[in-house]
Amino acid sequence: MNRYTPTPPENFGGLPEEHSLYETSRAVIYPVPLDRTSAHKHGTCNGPAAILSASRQIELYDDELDAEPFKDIGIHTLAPIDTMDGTIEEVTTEIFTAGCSLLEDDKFPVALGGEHALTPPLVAAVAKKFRSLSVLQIDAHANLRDTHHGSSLSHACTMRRVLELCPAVQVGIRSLSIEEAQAIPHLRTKVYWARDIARAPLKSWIAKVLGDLSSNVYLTIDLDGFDPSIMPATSAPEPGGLDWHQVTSLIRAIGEHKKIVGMDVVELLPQPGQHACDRLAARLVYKCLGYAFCHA
Ligand SMILES: [Mn+2]
Repeated sequence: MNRYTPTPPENFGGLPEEHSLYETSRAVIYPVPLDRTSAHKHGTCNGPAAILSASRQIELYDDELDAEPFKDIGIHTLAPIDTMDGTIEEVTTEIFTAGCSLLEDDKFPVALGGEHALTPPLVAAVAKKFRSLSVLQIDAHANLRDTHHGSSLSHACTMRRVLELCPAVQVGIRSLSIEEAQAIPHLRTKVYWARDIARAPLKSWIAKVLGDLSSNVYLTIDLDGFDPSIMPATSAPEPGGLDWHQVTSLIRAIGEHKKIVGMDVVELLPQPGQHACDRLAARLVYKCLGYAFCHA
């Protein structure tokens, strides 16, 4: 990647060079401050910087894994890409190209959003490299519209585009149109409704999700999948969402039973006084890296 590279303490985790050089890092943080197709509130362009800033305040020892995952993994941080110049089609192509070059270098891509429209080009890059791929989406919204406001690249169409590349499992869903609901039986997706998960024992629904995923899994986590009581800082919060332990237990199980090959965390809309949300997002990224790489 021929780009300016954030050095300590600007990188994810404020890591020293020995644990954050591109050449020796297995994971690469890729900030994508995309904020162009939202029909709701703008501001997700500030998400990546808020996550990076919060990442330098969290503990880097993981009590659950009894490890310091950054030492095993190496985490490099790229400079954010320019998402404002050019058409949305050009920006989408640039995200795809950058994703391809990370994967060619055998890196584990971690995109920080930014809005959810960044996911399909990254999944396309991952699908070029990994066979038997499926996408695990955590989200309040189905995002299964074929077009939205005349565009097929809108955040509202993200999972419809993903399904053109590979099958998916959608977890925490609780907001969609009747057209999307009617399309679901005809699409290669499995939906785990938030209302069902709320009443189901943790182990039983997680086991079913694992059964629906293929051997290689890309994670796309829209932070509005969490309940707004713990994650109000998104552009389209919906009541009745997932809690921290439901989400982390699911991802831990996926890390233990599948190969996680890339991920994104999207839709953080940082707000004054809500630094808990920025920290949740940073902690989530770090947790996922630990689950993906550090097995007991
Ligand atoms: Mn959403």
